[in-house]
Amino acid sequence: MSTPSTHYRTCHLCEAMCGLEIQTQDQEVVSIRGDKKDPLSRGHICPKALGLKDIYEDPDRLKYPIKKTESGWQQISWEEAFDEVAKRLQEVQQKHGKNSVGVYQGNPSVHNLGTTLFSPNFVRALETKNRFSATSVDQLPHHLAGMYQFGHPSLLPIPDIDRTDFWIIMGGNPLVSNGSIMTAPDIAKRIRAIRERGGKVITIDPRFTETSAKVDQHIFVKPGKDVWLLLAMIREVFEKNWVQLNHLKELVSAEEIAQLQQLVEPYTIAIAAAKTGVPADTIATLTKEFTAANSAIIYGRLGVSVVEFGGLSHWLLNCLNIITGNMDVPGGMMFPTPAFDAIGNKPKGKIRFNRWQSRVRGLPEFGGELPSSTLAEEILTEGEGQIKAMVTSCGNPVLSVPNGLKMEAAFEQLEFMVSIDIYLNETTRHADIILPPAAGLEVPHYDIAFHQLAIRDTVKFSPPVFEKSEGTKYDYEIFVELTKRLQADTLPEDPAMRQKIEFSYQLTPERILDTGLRKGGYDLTLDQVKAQPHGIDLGPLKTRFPDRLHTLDKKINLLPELYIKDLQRLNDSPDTNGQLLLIGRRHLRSNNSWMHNSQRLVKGRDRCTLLIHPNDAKNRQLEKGDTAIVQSRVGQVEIPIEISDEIMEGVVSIPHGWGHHRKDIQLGIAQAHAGISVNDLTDELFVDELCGNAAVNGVPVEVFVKVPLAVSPA
Ligand SMILES: Nc1nc2c(c(=O)[nH]1)N[C@H]1C(S)=C(S)[C@@H](COP(=O)(O)OP(=O)(O)OC[C@H]3O[C@@H](n4cnc5c(=O)[nH]c(N)nc54)[C@H](O)[C@@H]3O)O[C@H]1N2
Ligand SMILES: Nc1nc2c(c(=O)[nH]1)N[C@H]1C(S)=C(S)[C@@H](COP(=O)(O)OP(=O)(O)OC[C@H]3O[C@@H](n4cnc5c(=O)[nH]c(N)nc54)[C@H](O)[C@@H]3O)O[C@H]1N2
Ligand code: SF4
Ligand SMILES: [Mo]
Repeated sequence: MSTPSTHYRTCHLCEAMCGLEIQTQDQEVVSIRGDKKDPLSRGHICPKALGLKDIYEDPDRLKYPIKKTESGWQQISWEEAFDEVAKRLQEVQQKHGKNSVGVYQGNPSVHNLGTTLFSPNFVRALETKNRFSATSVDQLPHHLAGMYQFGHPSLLPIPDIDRTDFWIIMGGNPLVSNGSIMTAPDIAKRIRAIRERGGKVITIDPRFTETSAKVDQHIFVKPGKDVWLLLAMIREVFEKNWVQLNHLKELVSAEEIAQLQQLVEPYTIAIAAAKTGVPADTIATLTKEFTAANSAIIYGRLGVSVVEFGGLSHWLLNCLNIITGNMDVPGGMMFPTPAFDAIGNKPKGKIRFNRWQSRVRGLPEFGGELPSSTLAEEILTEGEGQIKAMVTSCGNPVLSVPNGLKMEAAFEQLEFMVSIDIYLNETTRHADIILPPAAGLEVPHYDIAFHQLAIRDTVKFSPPVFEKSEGTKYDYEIFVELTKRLQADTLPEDPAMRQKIEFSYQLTPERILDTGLRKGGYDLTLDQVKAQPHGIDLGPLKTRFPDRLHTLDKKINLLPELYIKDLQRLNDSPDTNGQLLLIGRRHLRSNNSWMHNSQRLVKGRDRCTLLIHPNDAKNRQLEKGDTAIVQSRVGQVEIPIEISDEIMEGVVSIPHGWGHHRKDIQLGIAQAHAGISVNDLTDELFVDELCGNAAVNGVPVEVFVKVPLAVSPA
């Protein structure tokens, strides 16, 4: 007779790091609840947490390596798989050069301890400049501003929402996303708390979102135009003499402040009102209230990242918080002190940007990676340096990168492709070999990335709930085995160096964690952390400047040259008035492209719909229940419509991550709820030219009514 047992664990699905209490019996998950004793999430969970049970039990999940053959997919042994993958990658590189192997790493990489710690060595061993990731379809502008202004790409300001009096949310929908670049579980309660203590919360968004419904005020803004609003707000702060540096006085030079004032001089509220559709008096009042509050935050997320001027916007967001004295103070934007500190205290002042450019379109490198919007053409365009083989890990670029159809055509041309992934899906179906790691409840978990982005310092280790199934491998084992094989012929002669490399093959995630925790600021060991299964509270965020700054002069760089130059591009940009602009949308029971194989998460009404304003629908003879044809430069889709005035006139919205109609995938439930992929409409040529980040919001489209085929009389 087996006994039930209780496990405590952090959910790894999104950035919120909710504590879970999981009851199991034998190899079964009996229940998943919020862990009330978790110091960060305090019992909160969302419906996706139960999806962990579904992933664990999913019969479609791959459990052993498979290889594509003439007669379909066949199971092969891990040894055979590792040998063949290494051999094929090396053959391609011998024939076409190191850069002929491309790598794409997707979003779950940062939610996955083994991949976070062990994929970098593998990628380094490939010695390719053709590295891509979900970063350039997401938060790249945040990193760029962090690197240029604070000296490190991971020094991202985090809103101290538990102590703020005033919070502007620009292009984020944390009620649904559960927060991003802001680990903040139970956001609804936290927003309520701000309002209950007399504070104010405002959303700025082309859609009246689930978050908008819970705050004091919502302001509609035209997609891609927030940058004008930010410039005008900064101008207004100067105009009204509201600059207030407080403790940042020593860190920002007076000349830079004066220069910023000059730079923003042309960007009046009247211009901003015309560009953004936000009334002039609303902009004036917003700026006044923001500046007058005891503490305030202006926070921007995906809606101001994956847009044409995302780079400029994130620089200006930082500037606005800085000149109003809201950077690095309680209630403003702050910098966490994680127990495992991947940033460290040794400033290197390194700028890792634009050191090289992509071959075909000349887009800038960032942090050793090229923009994913250029991946397909790097495969399809012949010539020296063309990508001939791909490695994908934790990623589904066919559904998540602009112009998915082109991505598929590109993958079909490759000489070899390997995917490290738990599913046979829209991307991995193009691979020759798929290597599936043990995942989810079967692996130990620790959030290296998200403690760095959390609104409160805490620490927690999650032991696996179940042993990995017999025959499966941990992701870190996969990376070590591949790295070993790639390096086998090139190990250095020098015994000491050789030993160092061979030692790295013996490491485990837990050993690295333990070393990191001991080095961190709290003097902890992994055993001490493990002894507290609900996690340890390390307190509210602390003021960290100038210590935490990684600039060599320990000052904030208010005005990096690249942004000043980019203002010219903004000035020259044409107006988009009269065009219908496409934006995205997320849903609580969905997680990018890969959780639609859970029945409990996809059930209910169709969520892959086109949201359209009543006037725009009327102008196109679209009525409730109709299917629309949506067209962009790159493609066309058919999609059911939802008419609603929650979306601004002139804007339409389609969620991403759907499009599971593609053939030969193994995702039974997702296939039955296929939807269409919005990235068959988004344009790989539409990027933020400053940094190459994809612009998936603000894409010009045309919408028509689909005329039903006339039924011919019998
Ligand atoms: N139009 C539009 N496009 C977007 C966005 C948008 O808002 N609109 N959002 C963008 C954003 S923010 C992001 S982050 C990207 C995401 O883009 P991607 O990261 O490319 O896509 P995901 O859907 O997260 O795919 C995750 C993949 O990892 C696999 N996986 C899950 N768990 C594991 C694991 O433990 N190990 C391994 N090896 N694999 C695993 C899944 O099966 C899936 O194949 O999409 C971007 N694309
Ligand atoms: N349930 C769920 N949670 C998730 C995910 C998921 O897929 N599902 N994905 C996770 C990932 S990878 C990420 S990166 C985060 C994203 O986290 P968020 O950024 O909070 O999530 P989004 O829903 O993409 O919010 C973007 C908002 O920007 C708005 N917007 C679009 N264009 C513009 C614009 O031009 N200006 C302004 N001001 N607003 C605009 C959209 O209407 C939307 O409300 O969510 C994470 N959490
Ligand atoms: S909010 Fe995110 S971390 Fe929390 S339970 Fe839901 S998916 Fe998991
Ligand atoms: Mo993301």
